[in-house]
Amino acid sequence: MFNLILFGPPGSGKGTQSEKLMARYGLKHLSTGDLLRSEIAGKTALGLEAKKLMDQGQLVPDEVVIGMIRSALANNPQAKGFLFDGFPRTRAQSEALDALLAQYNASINVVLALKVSEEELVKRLLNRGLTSGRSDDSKEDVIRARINEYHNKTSAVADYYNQFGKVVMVKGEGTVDEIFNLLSTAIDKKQAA
Ligand code: B4P
Repeated sequence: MFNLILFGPPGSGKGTQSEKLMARYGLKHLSTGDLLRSEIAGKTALGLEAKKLMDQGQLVPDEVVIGMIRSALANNPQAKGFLFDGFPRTRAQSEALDALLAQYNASINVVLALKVSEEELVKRLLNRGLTSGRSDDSKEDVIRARINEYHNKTSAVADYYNQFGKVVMVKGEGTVDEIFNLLSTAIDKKQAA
């Protein structure tokens, strides 16, 4: 199995690049944001709880997203690898993911970390909010709260994987294709190593 984490602040291009990467590398795409939004669309109890937090720019509890990933791994026994998008977002989620993968004799091969300035993030998300219908993209204060959550809780994920030498920093500003080429080069190098 080849497993990668696409890492970065909200609006850094994780979802955008995941679409292209899964097509090229045949990895199973697991986005906790997409999984949560489908719970919200289905009006499940979990979705209604998650929506309150997401609308304020806060993370949903670790045990909720870890449970979703546990099920997704169990439901995809044939996958040749996973592309984790927006997960893990805390150190506890990182440790849980490593423990889950170990049950399949697998591990994270690389963490690709997209670097984008805060002003560019806010601009992109407000712009997406014009058409996405996502309530967490429509207000600047909520977007800034999401970026704060990233600094307070999520940047620790890069520190966690850095201790194992698994993090590769990638410039996240430029055209979508330019960034895709940088990500692909980093993956090809890891796969050849
Ligand atoms: P996510 O769904 O993960 O959303 P995101 O971080 O906002 O999106 P992403 O980073 O993928 O967006 P992209 O850059 O592709 O999370 C939403 C919420 O769910 C979180 O705030 C949290 O509440 C909750 N959640 C999710 N996972 C969780 C977890 N593990 N634990 C706890 N809570 C969790 O796109 C942004 C925009 O930029 C798009 O409009 C795109 O077109 C544009 N763009 C992309 N690349 C560009 C480029 N190169 N140039 C210009 N624009 C670009």
